[in-house]
Amino acid sequence: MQHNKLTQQGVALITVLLIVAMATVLAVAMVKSQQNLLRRSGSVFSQDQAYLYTLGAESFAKSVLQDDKEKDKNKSIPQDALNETWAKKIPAFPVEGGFVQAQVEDLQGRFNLNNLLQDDGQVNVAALAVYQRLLVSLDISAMLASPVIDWLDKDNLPYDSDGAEEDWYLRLKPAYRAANHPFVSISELALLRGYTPEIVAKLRPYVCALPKATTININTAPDAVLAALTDNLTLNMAKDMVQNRPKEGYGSVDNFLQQAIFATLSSEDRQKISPLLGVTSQFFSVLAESEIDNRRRVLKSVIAFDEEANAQTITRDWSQQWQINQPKITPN
Ligand SMILES: [Ca+2]
Ligand SMILES: [Ca+2]
Repeated sequence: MQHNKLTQQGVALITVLLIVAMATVLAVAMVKSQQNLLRRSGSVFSQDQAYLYTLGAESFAKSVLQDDKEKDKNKSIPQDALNETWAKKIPAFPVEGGFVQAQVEDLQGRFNLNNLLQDDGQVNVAALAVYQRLLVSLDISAMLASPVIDWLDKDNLPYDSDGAEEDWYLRLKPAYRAANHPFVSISELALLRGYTPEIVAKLRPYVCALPKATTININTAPDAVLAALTDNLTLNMAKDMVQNRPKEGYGSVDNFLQQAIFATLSSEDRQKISPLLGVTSQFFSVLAESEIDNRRRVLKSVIAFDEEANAQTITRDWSQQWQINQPKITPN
């Protein structure tokens, strides 16, 4: 009887222990899921905050550009050059839990792929020569200019034996057609005949896809773009030209072409190249980035100015993985 009672007590104790253990497991699980929930909502909050800061950085950059355009209105010779406020590298701005920063780049310092085809549907031969030289100065075959023309032109006839129209692209897997339309983004280049990822990566810093024909701003163009302007310019000569470029920029295209380096340029070539060049810009890219509690948002926007100097954001790309190569402020 005594033995039986002890057994019963033992069973009861084990049951109690089991219940306690189970309650503990459940409690731990509940706390865990609570914590996860808190962590999740916390990170969503940081993500939202980073998103808003990034948009804020974009509008800050936009206002700096707008300010410059307002000042230009009162100048006899408006120009956009790298000594201006918008072009300055703004250090990361510390905010609670992280930082925010923005960097502006003049897109007209680059070669606009859409310049290859004029509004009348004809190839812009002078622009084509520039693009071919740009390819060569980047160690890329000049033959790769033809697929760009075919991508742009309305017809389905290859520009030459290096070109490619739908016949070419429909044979690929997956098959697709040539756009026969201006480039919306330079990432389209990756679809073109011969444009390997390596070639696209090489070209990326030097080309742009703007919604209308634009001039190349000689005050902001990098060496490879300047080297592409005429036949007799080497990349090294263009590097020197960038080094010695007046801080405030060239006042006019004529001033630029008066340099000794262009002395051998025939008047015919001078006439061909002049209309492709300019000293001001209407299209800028803004790279805005913010990080809050290790949640990072990167935004690449294109800001366009109209003739009245009104700014408009024409594209926003949140897919950028690229990060600004500047020292980061460590979050506190
Ligand atoms: Ca075509
Ligand atoms: Ca064609």
